Amino acid sequence: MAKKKSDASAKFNKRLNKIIQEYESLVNRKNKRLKAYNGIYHRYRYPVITAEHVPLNWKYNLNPIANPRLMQRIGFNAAFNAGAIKFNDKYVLAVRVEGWDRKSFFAMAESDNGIDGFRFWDKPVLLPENEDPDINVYDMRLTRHEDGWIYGIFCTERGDSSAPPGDTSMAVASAGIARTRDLKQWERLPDLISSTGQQRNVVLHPEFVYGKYALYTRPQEGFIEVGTGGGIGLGYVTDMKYPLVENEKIISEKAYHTVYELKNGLGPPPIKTPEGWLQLAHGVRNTAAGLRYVLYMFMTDLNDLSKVIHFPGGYFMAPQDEERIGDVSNVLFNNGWIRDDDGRVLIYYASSDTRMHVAISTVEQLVDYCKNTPPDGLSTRKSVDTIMYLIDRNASVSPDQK
Ligand code: M1P
Repeated sequence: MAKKKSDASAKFNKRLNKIIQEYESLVNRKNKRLKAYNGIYHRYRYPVITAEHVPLNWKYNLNPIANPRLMQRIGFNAAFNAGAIKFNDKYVLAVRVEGWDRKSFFAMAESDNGIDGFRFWDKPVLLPENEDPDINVYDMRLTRHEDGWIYGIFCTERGDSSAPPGDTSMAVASAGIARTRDLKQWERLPDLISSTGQQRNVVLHPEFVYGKYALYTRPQEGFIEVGTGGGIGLGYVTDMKYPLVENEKIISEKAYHTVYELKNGLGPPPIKTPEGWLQLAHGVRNTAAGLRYVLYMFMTDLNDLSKVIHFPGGYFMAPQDEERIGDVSNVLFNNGWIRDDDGRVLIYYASSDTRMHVAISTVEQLVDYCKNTPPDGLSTRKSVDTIMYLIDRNASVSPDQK
């Protein structure tokens, strides 16, 4: 009997040590910059956060008596669509962690250098609910606002009470709002009050505009389909404790035969530069294989946020290699970037609703990209004209300049 017991405990310990070792080698793995480079940003070899980064004590009951086989009791499907912020000199991601049960929640993960070594904090975020409890929450955008708070704006999803009997998938998306000073204790505010339909991909601008909070929105008629709505909107809120969005105006529309033909939505809060606000967004189009999500950029005017001043054509980043495959394949999504003190921009993007990656650029490169990438001429002929123009200009470059 005693022998049986000690065999079981040896087995348990062996398996536990193996799991711990595998976990530590994943978390401590050094990331590598990929050689392929388009002059705009560098991608990195390994994802920075995956479901496998979720701490072991969130998954296993580590008591050998209660769980002698060391079976996983709680499972995680994906870790993606993270908000990002530099906080106390650490690179912190507000990760959307999705369980085997399909529910998402937020959990903070931090790294010393922003490219590897990300570890989740001890516990997930315990997000307060308001009177109408969330069924699912996801895609938090973190904004350090000039009012002194850090705001997290996210999608809160609830079943649609007007759904016909038997329709178990109709849902309503709204923008949930919470704020914090330490990323640990969160104050929940009422959801965004909008008269333009459902809302997802809502982002708070970091500065007051004429004394008001400015919010980027994405009105949509249905839960998935934006219908006649859509486009990236900009509206204003006077009091975040009663967040009624007013004067909403579309600043980046969806458009036929572009990478944002079906819908689009802003990514992270914009980055201020002397030449305007850098904006990163996702665009969606339909294909025979389903929806394809890519990232695109534009710049808005420093004094008039609704004015797009530079609009490079096409996508900035699209899924490539392993990024193409995952829970929802052919998707890149971004809702967090960090402008570092040295001018670098760490772009945290998720692939295929499964994992998080980093790409690195600089403010200067991104401004150059936005100003000097030709706009989408919206026809094949215009695209070819643009290529011809470049070829002609290159022909006049003297050999020693080449
Ligand atoms: O599955 C791709 C993305 O779909 C939604 O984004 P959007 O509202 O723009 O279509 C979101 O559910 C997002 O989380 C998800 O990554």
